[in-house]
Amino acid sequence: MSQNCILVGAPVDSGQSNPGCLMGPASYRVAGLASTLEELGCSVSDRGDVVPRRPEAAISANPAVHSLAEAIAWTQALSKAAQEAASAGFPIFLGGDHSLALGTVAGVAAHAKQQQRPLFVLWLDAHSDFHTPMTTRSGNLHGTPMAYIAGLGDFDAFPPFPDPVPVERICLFGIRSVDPDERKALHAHGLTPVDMRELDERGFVAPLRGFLEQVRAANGLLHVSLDVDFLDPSIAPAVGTTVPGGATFREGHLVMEMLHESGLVSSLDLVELNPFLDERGRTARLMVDLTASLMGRKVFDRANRSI
Ligand code: 5AB
Ligand code: MN
Ligand code: MN
Ligand code: MN
Repeated sequence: MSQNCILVGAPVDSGQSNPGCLMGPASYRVAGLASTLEELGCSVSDRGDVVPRRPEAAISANPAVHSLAEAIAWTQALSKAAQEAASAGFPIFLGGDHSLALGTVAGVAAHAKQQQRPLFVLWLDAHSDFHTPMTTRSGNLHGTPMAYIAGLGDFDAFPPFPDPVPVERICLFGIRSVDPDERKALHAHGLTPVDMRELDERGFVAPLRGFLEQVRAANGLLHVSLDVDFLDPSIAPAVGTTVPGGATFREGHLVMEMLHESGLVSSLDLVELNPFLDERGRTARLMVDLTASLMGRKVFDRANRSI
């Protein structure tokens, strides 16, 4: 894993209806993300917050959808910033709601294509985010990025996704809230999430290890998108879309520690933190600590503990 971390702020708030995610990047900075990474031996450069151009008017064919023009402007700006950052080091995108992944993953996919390496995506989330702008009922575009990345059509005036990620290279992990139209689309595209039921039965290690083995065998790049609501709301309250029954503190860290040991992760989104809903910064601090585990913080170095 590259140790040259590039922080890219993405204060996106338009993909949902609960104002506050735009304070996310500031909250990670206040919680000491950069110094934490430096203590682990990483070099860190903070590129500040991306500023999208002024949105051009765009109206969705689905009247429920709001802020389409803003989402497209963010997608274009973040795609460019992400591609640049990915070619310079290990980008960490500080959200911002999950609609930012429409852009960050587009940029990372363009980078992977340039490198002629297959991109894999690990989606750590309570939700499958597999709506298109045509199927969403809430009209909140943070529920759509996974479908965009997988190359589903019906994306209104969005630029076409540069190099869609085939479903065999996508792992939806920790899922426990899927809308009926998403379930239909997941089924139609042959994408079966690793849902909480499966994790209850099999534990976290075996399913994650299986996916990482595929990434390794293909010499792939791996983008990880960490939605705060992957975690149980009792430990991570600062999110607008809480769903009970999420990953515990140790399960979250275990995933991150395994990802570090794999050496396969090439980029990371931290999304959906809403600092306005936080309790004395605990969710921001937990997200920083999880990132530290991903970048190599561990209690004890032990040989033979490998995935
Ligand atoms: B998140 C819901 N499926 O479409 C919708 O937090 C929730 O990025 C989407 O995972 C949650 O509004 C999007 C009900
Ligand atoms: Mn999400
Ligand atoms: Mn979610
Ligand atoms: Mn959410």
